[in-house]
Amino acid sequence: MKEKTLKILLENKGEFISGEYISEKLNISRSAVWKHIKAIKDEGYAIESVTKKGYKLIDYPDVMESEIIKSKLKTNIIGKEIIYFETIDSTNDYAKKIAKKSSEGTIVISEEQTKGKGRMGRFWHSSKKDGIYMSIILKPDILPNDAPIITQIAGLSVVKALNKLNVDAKIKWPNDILINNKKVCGILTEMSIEIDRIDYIVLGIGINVKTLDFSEDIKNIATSILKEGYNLNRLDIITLVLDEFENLYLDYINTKNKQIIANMCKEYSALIGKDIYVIQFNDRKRAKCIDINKEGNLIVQYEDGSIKELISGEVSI
Ligand code: BT5
Repeated sequence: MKEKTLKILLENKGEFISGEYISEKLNISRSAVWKHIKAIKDEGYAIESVTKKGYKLIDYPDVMESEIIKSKLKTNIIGKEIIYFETIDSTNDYAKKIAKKSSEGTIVISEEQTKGKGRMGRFWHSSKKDGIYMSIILKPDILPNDAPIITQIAGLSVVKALNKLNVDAKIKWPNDILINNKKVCGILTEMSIEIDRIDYIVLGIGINVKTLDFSEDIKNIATSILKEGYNLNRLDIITLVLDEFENLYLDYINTKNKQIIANMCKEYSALIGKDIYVIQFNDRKRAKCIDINKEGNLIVQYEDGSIKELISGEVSI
């Protein structure tokens, strides 16, 4: 009943809602309503109570619980189902376990990860309540070869959301988001293929929102939104990212227009026109980044003048 009381307050944020209305709606006594409101206040929600007017939710703490996220989302499929954890090993691993029986758009989110994963067995620093650690289950009707576009769409939704919140973020091909040339977000796309079609994709997104302490090995390359001077709510970021993601994703699924995605990736790219290093095995080669083509591949020109298309891999600035 406490959750239901909170839901009513969230649906009417900024407006007074009478104790009588809540008690009738939930079929509980007025004193039970009062008890739930008190418990909700104790969790950090700012609620104004005025005699005869009732209760008004003014602000909520930066919690990521399913109902709160859902109440702010404008999406139709992404986040219809949200599975929330206080702690988990990896949201991607959990999402893979439930993907087959879950509907498209289901999200797994956790306040922390004890074994957050990057690509190729690397780790993802996921300290408690500092970041957004989530995985989205997708079942797109596209060819497995086109799956990298989902990573690009995810990257775009993060940069677009951050830019809307006045954070100057850019995409570093293929799967990093940077602020001031430091990594603030990473994306890990995993998929299961059956014969020649995608069974499901698990799209993992990790965003450092309030992290201030990174381990020694990454402290020079990693940053957080707060560390760069922007004090934002995780809740505002996640809802905006998911709204952006659904728009871009559904547009792509309906039109299959890769050029639009590639153009946006170029617009927000941290690399185009820059001198970069292409890292292959233990080799670092200087190159100029000249384009992102329709397939979302990076076009670079090496110092000997040769032009190459990079399909996947690692580059550094
Ligand atoms: C990535 O891998 O950037 C993908 C990260 C995906 C994380 C999300 S969180 C939700 C979901 N569940 C998971 O278990 N994972 C996903 P990659 O490009 O391989 O980069 C990993 C490298 O980034 C590491 O080797 C470190 O050098 C660095 N790194 C680790 N944690 C970081 C952090 N929090 N911020 C910035 N850099 C980090």
